[in-house]
Amino acid sequence: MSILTVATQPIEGQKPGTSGLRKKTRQFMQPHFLENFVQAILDAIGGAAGKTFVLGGDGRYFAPQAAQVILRMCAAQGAARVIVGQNALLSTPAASHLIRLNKTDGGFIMSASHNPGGPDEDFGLKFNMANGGPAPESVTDAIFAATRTITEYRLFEAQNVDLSSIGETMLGPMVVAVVDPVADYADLMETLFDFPALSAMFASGFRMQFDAMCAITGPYATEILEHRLGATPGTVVNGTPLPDFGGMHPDPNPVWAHDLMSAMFSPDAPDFGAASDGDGDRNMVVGRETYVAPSDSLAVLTANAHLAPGYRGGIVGVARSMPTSAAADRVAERLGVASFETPTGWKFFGNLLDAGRVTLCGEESFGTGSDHVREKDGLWAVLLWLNILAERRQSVAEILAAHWRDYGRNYYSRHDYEALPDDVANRIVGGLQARLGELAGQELEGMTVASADDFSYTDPVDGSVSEHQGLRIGFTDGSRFVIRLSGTGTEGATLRLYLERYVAGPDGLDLDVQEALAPVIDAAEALAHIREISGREGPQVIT
Ligand code: G16
Repeated sequence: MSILTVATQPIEGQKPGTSGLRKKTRQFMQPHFLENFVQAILDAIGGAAGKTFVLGGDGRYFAPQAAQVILRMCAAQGAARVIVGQNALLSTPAASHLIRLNKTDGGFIMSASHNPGGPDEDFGLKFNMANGGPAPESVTDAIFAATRTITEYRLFEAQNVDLSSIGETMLGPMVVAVVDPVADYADLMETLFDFPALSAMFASGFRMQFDAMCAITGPYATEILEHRLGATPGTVVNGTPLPDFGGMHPDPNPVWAHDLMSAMFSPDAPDFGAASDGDGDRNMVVGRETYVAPSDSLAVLTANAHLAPGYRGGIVGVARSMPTSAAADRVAERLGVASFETPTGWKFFGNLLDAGRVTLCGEESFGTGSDHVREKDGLWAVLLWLNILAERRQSVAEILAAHWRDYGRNYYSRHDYEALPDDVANRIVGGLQARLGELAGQELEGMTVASADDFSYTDPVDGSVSEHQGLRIGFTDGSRFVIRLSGTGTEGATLRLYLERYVAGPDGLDLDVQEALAPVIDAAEALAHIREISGREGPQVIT
């Protein structure tokens, strides 16, 4: 066994996006593509010598081969130890937990999250830091810079390591520790939530459907919900992770989790439904005939977190991404705790969590989490909802209605225009950006523009500045829309239009969401001309 040094040259397009590098699988499988990127990561973090890492992913196509390459590269560069989930499986939140629990130097997560998997779909890789969170922009910038100057990479010449059996083996001088991917995470959940109360609720006939969408949360949800909490076998559906997610698009929203939606809106609907995504960090929560928008979910969790043992002392603050609705801010204000508005991307929550300035975080893109890890956590959100349901003994619909009566309702929706040609997307965004300065005071659809800007964020902890994080147009009645380009797609450009309108109540709290937002939708078209310029009749996905 020896160390191979392979000559290479920079490969275009290795700039990490909102959450790591996501590309078509075949692109990742091209010669040197993965190796260049891994070498760039190792160089950007100051090498691997003597370090311990975590490695795992959502089990998508190409992950088993990628895991072997990453292990060989870590071994060649002097890493002391890599902790790998059995069969290279780890949900993103479980990986974050293992990084923290074992006080490691970071971890490699192989996933393209909610993007479909398979040879013709997507693959991804991201690096998380020692705090368990996604690498901040300073590090992803350094990784990108390293991909542009790379001349060689090093890997250990060796047979594949057996990742199917739990235990330790050596890869040259490096220890490979294969661990149960579920156990430590499930134990952590047991410290945060009232498992006896949840078991009692299931024992009394409470019914639930959890759609794991043939992705990584299957084994986690089965262990926690069915084995530890006693939910009826079959509560978890699509529970076996498959390399192509069974052909599903593992994105837990009403469009892609349509089977769950039909079950929850059927006459025999269970009491509670939930789904999670490819790598287990996203969640969608549904009550009987009641869809819970992610922004509302964050607000309800913020208002009720104290009902779960892990948050009994109250929360210190809440953070949301800028395009997420302001519903959680209203709760924070009532609780007298801080609220923060960050750019899109979980990496922006890390500093606030590390500094102890927030307990909960959430995004409109079906992500919610807390300071227990440094990633969003789908199953955690589901368990917190269950804990709240057990304590309040009300249905999801009742809890939501009471919340809106109390705080008013932030009607909210996101319209996605997918796979637009880059020049079309840039024309739409560029056109609006160029006119931002002249919009204030304009009247549209009976509303007056109060503000228009390109969101720039100054991190309150380290002072770093992130610019061009989305165009936001606010109206004097508190309504607003936001336009930004997705940083996670792999085909053309995805333009996201985020729409919000606040109704204080008590009337008007039960409107159809799209109807309630109609004036804002029309105002957005009048100012940004998305349909006109793209030639599309409307968005592909509405959440
Ligand atoms: C990722 C990020 C999230 C972000 C989402 C959408 O989620 O971790 O913070 O909100 O993408 O980002 P964009 O609008 O740029 O596509 P995930 O679940 O894909 O890791």
